[in-house]
Amino acid sequence: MIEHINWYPGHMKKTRELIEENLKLVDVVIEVIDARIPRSSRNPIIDELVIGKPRIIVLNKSDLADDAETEKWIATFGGRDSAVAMNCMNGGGKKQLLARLAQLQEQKNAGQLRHRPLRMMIVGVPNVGKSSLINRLTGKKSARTGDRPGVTRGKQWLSLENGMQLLDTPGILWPKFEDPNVGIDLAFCGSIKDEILDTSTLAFELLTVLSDRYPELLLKRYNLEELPEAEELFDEDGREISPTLALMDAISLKRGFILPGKKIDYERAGRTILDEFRGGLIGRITLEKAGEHIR
Ligand SMILES: Nc1nc2c(ncn2[C@@H]2O[C@H](COP(=O)(O)OP(=O)(O)O)[C@@H](O)[C@H]2O)c(=O)[nH]1
Ligand SMILES: [Mg+2]
Repeated sequence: MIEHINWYPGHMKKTRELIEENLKLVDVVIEVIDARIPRSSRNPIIDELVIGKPRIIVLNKSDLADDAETEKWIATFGGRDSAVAMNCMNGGGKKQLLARLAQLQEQKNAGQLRHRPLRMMIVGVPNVGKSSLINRLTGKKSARTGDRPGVTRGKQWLSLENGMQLLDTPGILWPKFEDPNVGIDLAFCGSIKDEILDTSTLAFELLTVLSDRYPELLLKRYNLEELPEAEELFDEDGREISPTLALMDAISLKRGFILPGKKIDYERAGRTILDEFRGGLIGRITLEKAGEHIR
């Protein structure tokens, strides 16, 4: 289910309460983010909420992101004790995550007579792969273990193969939308419906970012010799056109996105570019770089 995204403070308050309530039940919080947009797919309140608890940041969808950038982000987040790259489509990174969880379980039980399984919860903004991670961790054999003594009624736990316990519903956080770039980056990655901008405008924005960051990937994907230069581009009526628009035109011509009357089908071009980016077909791309404020 895609959670609707109308952001208002009421959401934040309710989210906070729900997560605070669940936090009391767990030893560790797993925060899932999108490795392509590690900044925009985080929610600022989570830092405050988890103070005093171990937290592991999962940079999910790392199969779609730039490995070198993912490494930098892991370092930014405090290294391998605090962050792990994952691919929930094939289980990549699961071993590392489980190893870190095992360490935390050992710490929890150090000096204790009775061994207790580690309990954890998963949080994150919509579409980062929370449900996929739950499925990965629990596998096909996942079983609800039902209410347990001392646990708020109605809470359901899933057992991992190693006996650890996972709260079965993830905490859904809302991203911070005050910065318009956050909304745009989330839209690029399909984390919010394409309603903040129309498809061709969103693709236009994406092409602008990609021309700057990953020009060689664009050239390769769209079979182009070079990217249009910033100067001296004019349409047939002599009006100046931007290099990004010229690029969109070039891609459309290559792919035959032409309407009757030889007009460019920007809707189709936009949809294609967005789909190909989201599917990883343009290449492995990180839109937000570690150490930079926006991108
Ligand atoms: N390429 C890729 N896609 C993923 C990965 N994890 C999840 N997805 C896809 O991302 C979409 C959202 O995943 P989901 O688990 O429903 O996200 P949730 O909203 O956070 O629960 C689905 O289409 C998943 O198949 C991943 O590691 N790599
Ligand atoms: Mg889900």
